[in-house]
Amino acid sequence: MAQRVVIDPLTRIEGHLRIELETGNHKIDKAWSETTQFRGIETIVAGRDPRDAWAFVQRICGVCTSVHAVASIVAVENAIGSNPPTQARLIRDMVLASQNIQDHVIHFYHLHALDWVNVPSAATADPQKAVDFAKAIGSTWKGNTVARMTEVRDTVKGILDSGQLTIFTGGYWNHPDYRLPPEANLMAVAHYLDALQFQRSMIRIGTVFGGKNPHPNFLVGGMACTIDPSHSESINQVQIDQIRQWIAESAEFVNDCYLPDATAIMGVYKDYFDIGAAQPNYLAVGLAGATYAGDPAASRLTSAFTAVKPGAIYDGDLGTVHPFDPTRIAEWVSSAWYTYQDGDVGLTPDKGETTPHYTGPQPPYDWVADHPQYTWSKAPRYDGRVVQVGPVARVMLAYAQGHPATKALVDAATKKLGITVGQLNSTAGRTLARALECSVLADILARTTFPTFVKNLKGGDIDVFDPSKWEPSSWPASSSGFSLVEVPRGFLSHWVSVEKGKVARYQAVVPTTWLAGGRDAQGRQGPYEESLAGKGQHPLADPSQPLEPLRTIHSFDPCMSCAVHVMDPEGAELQVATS
Ligand code: NFE
Ligand code: MG
Repeated sequence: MAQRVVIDPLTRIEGHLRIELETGNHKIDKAWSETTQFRGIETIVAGRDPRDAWAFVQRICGVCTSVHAVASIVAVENAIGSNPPTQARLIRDMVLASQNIQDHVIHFYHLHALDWVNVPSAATADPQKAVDFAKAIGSTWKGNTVARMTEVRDTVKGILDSGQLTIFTGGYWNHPDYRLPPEANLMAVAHYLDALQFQRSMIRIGTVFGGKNPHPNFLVGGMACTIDPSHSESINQVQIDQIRQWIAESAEFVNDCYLPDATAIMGVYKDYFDIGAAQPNYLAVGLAGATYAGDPAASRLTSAFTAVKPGAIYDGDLGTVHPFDPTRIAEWVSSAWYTYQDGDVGLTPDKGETTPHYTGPQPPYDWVADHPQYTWSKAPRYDGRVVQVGPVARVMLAYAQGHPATKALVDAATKKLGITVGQLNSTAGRTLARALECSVLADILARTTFPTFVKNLKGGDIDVFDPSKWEPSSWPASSSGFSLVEVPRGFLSHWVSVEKGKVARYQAVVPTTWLAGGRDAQGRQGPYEESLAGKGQHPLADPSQPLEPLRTIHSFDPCMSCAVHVMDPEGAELQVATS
């Protein structure tokens, strides 16, 4: 007998997501991914100075802060022909890489780990055994001491005894599918707390170069900071030394703590490498942090994150990488509360429209998915296909191209776990892929990007701004441009048209939109939906405690505020669709 299950709101994500499921025999038969909050920015930048757009669109999201600002300035530079100097590009690379690493660490420990780690169980653990467990999984993290584990165990005990679980409230702690022994749970809770400290210091890199965080300052044509030592406000040696330290600490945390934890914990839940697969089509433009102004084929960029070429993989065939073609991106609104002038045709982002058309249901309702339109997310497609973006897509593309560091890490992890590379397309695989790419990223940051920046600085290269295209009088009367950026949740692109010095059209096609979007005109499910209902084998033991689908959806690291970014021209709220 089919049963309907609603998870609303799905928490430990950014924004509001509702998942509806039809289940029977403890398996998921059907799934709908519904973005229930209407907000956003695309249309409010129309008519504004394109040099200001970044400051508005950066506010799309406070989690992946910086990424929309960088995507915006690069799209505008592409449109007006601005050419930021090398040092400015390296600073952006450092900001993006540190943001990617920080975001992944937050995802694993603070947003996702509690789907696998039973916090109350940590109160019963033997601290010495927790240290032994850490050692056994190859964690060399400096926080693995008996004193620290004892302290954390006592903290957890104190929280439990108080009867108020605070940040751990609401977990399905009695669910029988929590499988870690108490000592592993204690180790993981200790690392959860350590990761809170880590992410705070890691993101300071953006603060040094951008003045503050979240939402550091950026600049069309370069960066808004100065590295000219003759200037009293210049970034100085003390700050450079701090950044070197934070980068070293990030490699330490990722390699000593995060990667061993992710590998070991996913190893305990190994069946999740066979659960949660989405469509085996992958799209990426490089390693995390890769940035292009306009068509990659015409780009002169030399960022270390572009070592992997943009491309797509279809049907899991890693033997063939299809060259990336930006004209193959289109967004559909079949299941979304928008209309297009010419009906439900897929629109390329340079012609994209954002016209909301809410057709209900009106609250109170209990089953949104009975309506053809059920979400505020558009449904992007590439080359007519449903594709996955994100860490797994990036890792697959890097692996297919033989990127040495990625290949070494993937081969080691898959061998250790006894899985195939193809099995990374799974709930556990998405979680592992984040840790793998973080290790690659931390290494590039420490060995290539930062040292190159410092070497250039020592050589007297203090130029961070291209003034030649600052004045609107230097721009063409009419132009358009776009940016392609690899951000934590996947491939992000911004598209801008500039007419007579003002923004005429602005579109953002965002990772979470690629992944969380609903059905298209052909009725094909989006990746979230496919991951839950595609094979008809996704477990759901107890509909009153839907832990298993939470694991799968959290493995994508949803960000609904990125996915839906629409608002009327006055900035007023048009509809409220929260339940
Ligand atoms: Ni709001 Fe974002 C990232 C962007 S969303 S978190 O990463 O762009 O998918
Ligand atoms: Mg958009």
